[in-house]
Formats: sequence, structure tokens, C-alpha cells
Amino acid sequence: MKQYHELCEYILKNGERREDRTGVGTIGVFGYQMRFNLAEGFPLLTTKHTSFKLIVSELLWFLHGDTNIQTLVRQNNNIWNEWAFEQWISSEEYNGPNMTDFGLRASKDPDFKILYDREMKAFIERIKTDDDFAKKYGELGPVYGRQWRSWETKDGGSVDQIQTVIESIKNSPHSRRHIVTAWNPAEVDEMALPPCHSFMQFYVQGNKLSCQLYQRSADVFLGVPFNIASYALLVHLIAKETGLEAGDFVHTFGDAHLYSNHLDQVNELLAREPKPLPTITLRDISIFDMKTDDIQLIGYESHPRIHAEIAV
Ligand code: UFP
Repeated sequence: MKQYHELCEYILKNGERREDRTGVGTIGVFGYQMRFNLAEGFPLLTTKHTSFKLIVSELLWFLHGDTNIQTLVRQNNNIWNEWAFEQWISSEEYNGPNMTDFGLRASKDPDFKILYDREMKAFIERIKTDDDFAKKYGELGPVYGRQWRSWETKDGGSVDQIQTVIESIKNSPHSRRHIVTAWNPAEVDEMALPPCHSFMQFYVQGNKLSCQLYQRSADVFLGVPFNIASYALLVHLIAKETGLEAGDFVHTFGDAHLYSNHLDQVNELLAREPKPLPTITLRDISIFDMKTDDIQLIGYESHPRIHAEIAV
């Protein structure tokens, strides 16, 4: 994964300091591109442990059109919790301790962190067990799953972009219109987090299917290793569904940034030697019927995890 190391090095060298929405502060660049030939192995970062299980359950959650974190937390996938929690603590119904700016405060104040962890744990427990509560506060709004599988149309109908793109890849492989977009300007304000990986295009050459993603905003230390693996897996899945082989994943960035509280961790990662890439196998069924166990990672060896706080 030298491409990922090069991106980190490029930002450390060329990135400019910027204030950002979260208050943490970043160094960042605008515009960058990486390319992964998926025949060379599955691009799961080896220089820090990256959970493939989380990537699989999130991607299947998107592909099933789901937008409620209840499904994820029941599979012990907690990557969207902060976004739902933010909605809960800003609601009229919440009457616990003040949790404003919980991400930033938890990273700076150990006493507050204890309080925050307790509130978050109780919130997730309730999401898991109370369906009415989950319907209201586990729902992230019209995020990826909704836009990919049922983009709402003016006449009250919906567009299944994933199914449509699969058909167009099969019927008209050389089309220049194999597009899926999660960025829906009419609905961005209703989303817990406006799509970061916003727009993708597929491309067929011979029996190879490639995909380019435009990611408008990228937390390079915490988000990007996930985003790379998630789209690499998506290319494998769409290739399987269309009878093709996985070609290249091209990853294009808008604002690519390192948070100022991730810099020690990035340097620790860069000092590590990459290991050979793993591979994946898919069960021979439609991708729409797949469960997490139908997607297996083979031969993943990695350096240990590196902890870093997420900016919310
Ligand atoms: N982010 C990613 N990848 C994702 C995701 C979020 O890097 O898949 F969902 C990061 C980018 C940014 C923050 O640091 O989350 C979103 O903030 P904003 O909406 O202000 O760009």
C-alpha cells in the first residue's frame, strides 16, 4: 500500500494548516489521486490493523439500502454511532448531562470522557433493544443507502442507482454514463453527515471493471483506509454481479486532510514496513443476498492498531 503512505507523506510535506468545522484543526491539500490494481491483492492497509469485518458490514448495509444504525450496532459495528448520538443529544427528549462538542471534550478531559462513554453506551444499548427509539434516533436520514438504492424522484417514485448501473454495465459496457451519486443537493441538509464518498463512475475494458470515486472530504488517518477497502470491495462485488473481473480502483480526493491530533500516529505508521496484501473470496451468490460471512479475507497480516480520536 505504498500509495497510501505516499498520500500521508505528501500531506505532511505540502499540507497547509486549516481551521475546520470540528474545531480540531487539520493540515490538508486539495486534489490528489491514487490508483490500485486489484489484481495485485486486496488493498487493506497492513501498516496498522484495519477491521475488514466493519468494512463488510457497512458496505452490505449501504447495498441493502439501510440507513439506520440499529442493523450495524447489532453486528458490533460502531462506526456511525457518533453521528446518531449527536442527533440524540441535540433532541428535546434528551435530558442527560450536557454533551455539546463531545468528541473534542472527550479527547481533552478524562472526567468528561468517563461521562461520555457512559452516555454513549446507554444510547447504543437502547438502540439495540428498543425498536421505537431506534426508528427515531438510530436513523441517519437519507444517507448512502437511501441515495444508492432509492433516490427519491419528483413524482414520488425512486431510482435504484445500483441496480441501474449493474444493468448498464452488462448491456452497454463502454457507456460513459455508469454513474452512482450519493450527493443529492435537495437532501443534504437532512443527512447526519453529507456524503464524503460522493460520486462514482464505473468503466469496462475487456473483461475488467474499474471504478473511480470522487471523495469530497477525507480524514486520511482514520477514514481513508476504510474508504479504500470499502470501494475495492464494491468493485469486486459489482464485477461479480456483472460477470467481470475487478480492474483498477481510482481514488480521487477533494479536501484530503490529516487532523492535527493524528500526526504522531501517522509518523508511527510511516515508520512501519508494509506486508504483502491479502486477497478476498466471495460466495457464488447474488451480491444482494450476501451476508457478512459470504465475503472472506484471506492471508491478512498487519501491524497492530494505532489509536486516534475521531473528529465529530
Ligand atoms: N470522513 C472520511 N471518510 C468517510 C466519512 C467521513 O474521511 O467515509 F464518512 C471524514 C472526512 C472529514 C469528516 O474529516 O469525516 C467529515 O466532515 P465534513 O463533512 O466537514 O467534511
